[in-house]
Amino acid sequence: AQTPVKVTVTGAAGQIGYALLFRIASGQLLGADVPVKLSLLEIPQAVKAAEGTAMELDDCAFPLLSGIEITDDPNVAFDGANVALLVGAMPRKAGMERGDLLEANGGIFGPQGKAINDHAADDIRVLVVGNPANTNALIAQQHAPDVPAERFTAMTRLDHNRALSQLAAKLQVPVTEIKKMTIWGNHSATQYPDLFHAEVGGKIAAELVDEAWLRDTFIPTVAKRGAAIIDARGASSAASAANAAIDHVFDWVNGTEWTSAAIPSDGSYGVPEGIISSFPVASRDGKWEIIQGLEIDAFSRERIDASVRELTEERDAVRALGLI
Ligand code: NAX
Repeated sequence: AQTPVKVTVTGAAGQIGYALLFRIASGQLLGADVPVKLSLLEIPQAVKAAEGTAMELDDCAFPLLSGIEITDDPNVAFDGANVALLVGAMPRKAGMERGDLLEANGGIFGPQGKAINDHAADDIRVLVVGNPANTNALIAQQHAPDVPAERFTAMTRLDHNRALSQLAAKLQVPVTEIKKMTIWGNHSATQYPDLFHAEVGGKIAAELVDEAWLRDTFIPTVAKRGAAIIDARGASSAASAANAAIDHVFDWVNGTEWTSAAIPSDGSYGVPEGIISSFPVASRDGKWEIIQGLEIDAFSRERIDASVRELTEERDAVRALGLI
């Protein structure tokens, strides 16, 4: 029998964790023939709640689930891990300054990066979901010098899926008709969902909608969708975020021709090398590759630059705080 893949999930007792763990255990993260072992990392106060979720996982009798471990120690949680989903993070509380938020998350993602460096399996792949996701991924990566930098990624797949769904609704086409969607930049309100390379039935999407809709409705609706969900649901996106995490890792491992992921920049498209920014990517042989050769017009350039500028400011801020 195949050796189970160890998947570590942090913030396992949270609402994304609750939507995510059952899908991993059912085989949707890696494939319907890949056995998995789950490791749940939580803070001490939430270990009991994680144990409750583990009881429910047991009660599903998932054929692919070969074991569950629950701990508050990152060194244990990441020991031998092949996939790490870093979901737990410090949320922004009322009155919290950005520096305080970055510092609190530095205290989480620095030690987790080090634990990954020291204990994870050689093929470790890391997806950061917890916000600010791109910069938390950078912090973790900087504490893991022995792990290839490109194994640290952050999630913009939810933004990507939101963009697909908004465009499909506008054009009244199935989402499967849309190809080459791209989210550029930061997973934040400055992100840039790009319709100038997206194609619908072989035509450029930007040419099928009017510019005012693209600029004043599409871009802000995608970028502010998280806030709209909170407003409607009274809680932030959870099942859709879990779904996007599943999509990201599945495609990373199994391959795709085109999607969006925040990965360390190699300098492509004028994005400073090293920052973890969203790009149009393909996945081949288990590695993300930035899709090259796209022409970027002035409209797109301005928006990509603005989001990338926010990322370099976040990097400079965590550097100034001594977090990287
Ligand atoms: P919850 O507050 O429901 O759960 C977070 C869990 O993380 C809690 O159980 C908490 O005890 C745990 N935790 C905190 N610090 C930890 C640590 N040091 N080690 C292990 N566990 C720790 O939040 P949830 O709704 O699940 O969201 C989790 C994160 O995802 C948030 O940062 C949120 O902002 C972010 N999101 C990111 C998205 C993306 O597209 N990248 C979209 C959805 C979501 O907003």
